This record gives sequence, structure tokens and C-alpha cells, in this order.
Amino acid sequence: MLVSLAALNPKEKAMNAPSDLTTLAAAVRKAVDEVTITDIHTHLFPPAHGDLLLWGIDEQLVYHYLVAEMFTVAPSDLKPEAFWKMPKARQAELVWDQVFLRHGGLSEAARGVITSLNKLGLDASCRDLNTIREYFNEMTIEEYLPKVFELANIDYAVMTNDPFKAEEVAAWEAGGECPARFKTALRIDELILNWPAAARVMKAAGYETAENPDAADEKSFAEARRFLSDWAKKLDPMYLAASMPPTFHYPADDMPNRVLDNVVLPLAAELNLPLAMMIGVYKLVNPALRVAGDAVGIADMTALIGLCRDNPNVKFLVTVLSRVNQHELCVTARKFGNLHVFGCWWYCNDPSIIDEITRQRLELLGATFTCQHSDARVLDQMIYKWAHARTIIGDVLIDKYRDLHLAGWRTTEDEIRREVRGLFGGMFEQFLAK
Ligand code: FIX
Ligand code: ZN
Repeated sequence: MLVSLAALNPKEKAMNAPSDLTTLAAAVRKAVDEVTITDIHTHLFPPAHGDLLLWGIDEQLVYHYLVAEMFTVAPSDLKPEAFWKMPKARQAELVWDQVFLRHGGLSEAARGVITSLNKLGLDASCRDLNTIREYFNEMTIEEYLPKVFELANIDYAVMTNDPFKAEEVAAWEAGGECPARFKTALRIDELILNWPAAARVMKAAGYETAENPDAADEKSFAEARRFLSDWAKKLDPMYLAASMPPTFHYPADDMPNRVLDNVVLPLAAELNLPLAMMIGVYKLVNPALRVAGDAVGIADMTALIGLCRDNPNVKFLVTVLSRVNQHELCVTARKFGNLHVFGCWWYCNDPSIIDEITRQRLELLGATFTCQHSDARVLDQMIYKWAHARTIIGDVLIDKYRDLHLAGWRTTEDEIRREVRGLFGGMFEQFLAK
């Protein structure tokens, strides 16, 4: 008769643990390779939102990470203004030529394209873009979407839904199915960082919001809360989200702080909606590169301390863009139970940095954070971003479970699977529910 592990006493349970390092490593690798992942931050959209959902080889190649790389090596007579006017297929061909054929495709974003193609069963080493295109030309999004989610083994992906972007508002107003595998997140950078523009959008939608920050009073703030509340009713978001510059301070006597204190934080508390803060991006340091033109800066992490300390009834999901800030983020997370650390964001989503910060997080926080998110802008990217993450994070976990084993603890395979699921989405869900 099989005795369930739960029924065993602690000593008996430990006897079911892998007894040697080889078996232990294999159990960890298996758990990571097999875990169903929750992708807690992406830029994907439901197929009903049409062209907002990007997919296929050309979209993968014109991903802004690769466009930026291309302009680091392209001939100087290739100007961004001219590039953006080209058909997307031509843009993709230029990236393929410059980044892959002429410079070897060694970057993480370039390797990612190859990984995704390989996992789809395509032979990228053919190097012929038109041959690769044939696969996607014969595919429909209805066929491709489930294939990607299955290959990456994702239960659901949280989107980035911006009520201040007209094209996104139009897509929601047009209706259309939003499959259960897509969850929403209400994106509010504009509201916090550009009140005049946000107030114009809200006013045009029938909310009495004064455009001039100096004239924005409780009436305007109440209307802004009503705007967010109405969108929350419409989208049922998992969280509110905003990216913040390195220069963000809290508390501070500025408009972003007024909007946080009078609109965002009270509403987050009222609706029990976590606020995801993604801190450390300098937007458009090179405007000519458009979405590829953002950079990174070392942020003031005392702002996060202020937010968590002064708003104990609000939950904060936080990731930071600078490798330098990662250590402070971990230590801050040890101080505040309303702070949850997630992801290796953007310029940290590289094997060398993922390895470093995942080790640091495990050493300071244990298995209590969300180890990664894809940030996928192109559907296909979920395949590579998660394949790479499973390998790198699996390597780190094998080391950490080995260290614990050598210290004298014995971890059962059930417990390994529990902690792995926690890192890949379970702790996110536990944090939202706590
Ligand atoms: O603010 C964000 O959500 C960032 O992730 C994006 O703005 C950024 O362009 C990105 O996709 C990074 O991976
Ligand atoms: Zn993002």
C-alpha cells in the first residue's frame, strides 16, 4: 500500500528524499523542466485584438532588442528614420543580415530567435529567411497560439493593458474574446508620470480631470480614481502596473507622488489590487530608436522603502532594471511583507545576470519570489525566454539544493516540485491571495 508523503512523519518523509547528489540533481532538473509556468508580465494581446498581437519570424526579428543591436553595427547611411518607413519584411531582412549573418547572432535576443525556431522544429541553420517564412505563412494564429503555450508550458500570461493608448481602448471596445490564458494588468505610467496627457484622455472619456497639474484637486483625483475603477471593472486586472525612471523618489513633493498618494495607492488599497513597480528605465534616451531607445539607470531604492513603509495596506510587485539595484531590492523585500520580488527584467534578462541575481535572491529570500517573467512582445518569444530561463534557473537550483543536501537537509521530490512551482508562478499567486 502506498503511504502518501503527507501522512509520513518528518523523519519518514526525509527517507523518501533523493539520497545522493546525482539523484537530487536529476530531480531538480526534472521539476524545472516539467513545471507549468505562470508568465506574470508580457506585452501580448488576445488574437481578437488583431495586429496588437505580434507573432512570426519577421516580428521576432524586428523585436526592439534586435533593432537596437542592428543599429550598433549597421552602416552609418542606414538611418532610423528611413528604417522605420520600410516594410516590416525589409526591416526583418536587415536585422537578419546584420545581426545574424554578418555578426554571428551571439546575443541573448539573437540566440532566442534560433531557440524558438529550433523548438518549433525548424532548421534555422538553413539561414534562408524565406524558407523559414514559409512555415509561418502557412500557419494561422488559431493554430499557433496553443502551440506556443504548449511548447513553453505556460498556464496563463498576464498582459500589459494601457487604458491611455487609443488603439488598445478601441480593441476592447470592439469586443472579441479574451481567452482564459490571457489575464489583464492595468498599465498606468501615463497617469503617474504625465498627468496632463492622462487628464486629457480621461476628460475626453467623460471624467472631470483638470489638465493643469496645479489645478488638479481632490475633484480631479476622485475622477481619476473613478476612471481606474471603471477600467478595473471592465478588465478585472490582476494588478496595476507602472515603470518608473531611476529619478523616482518617494516621498517627494512632485506630481507623480501626488498621483500615487491621491489616486493610485488609495484605489489599490480599496480594490485590493497590487501595484507592480518596474523601476530604473530612462525612456527614449535615443528617441530616433523609438521603443528601442530606452536605457537603464541606478534607481533610488529608498523610494521603494518609502512606498512599502507608508502604504502597509498595498501590495507591491517589484522588479528593477539595474543590476546594481538587485541587492538592495532583495534586502528591502526582507523588510516588508507587502513587497514581492519578480523577474529578471529586460537588460537583466541575460544568462550571466539571471544566474547572479537568482543566486542572490535564493540566498537572501529563499524560494519566496517569482524568478522570471518573459516580457514577451512577440508571442513566439515565450518559447525561447522560458526555455533559456528553465536551463539557467535549473542550474542555480541544482547548486542550491546540493549545498543544502551537503549541509545535512534532505528534500523530497514533492518539496522540490513545490518550491519550483513557487518560483515559477506559485509564490506570485500566493502573494496576491495573502
Ligand atoms: O515597461 C515595460 O513593460 C518594459 O518591459 C517595456 O517597456 C520594454 O520595452 C520591454 O519590452 C522590455 O523587455
Ligand atoms: Zn514589459
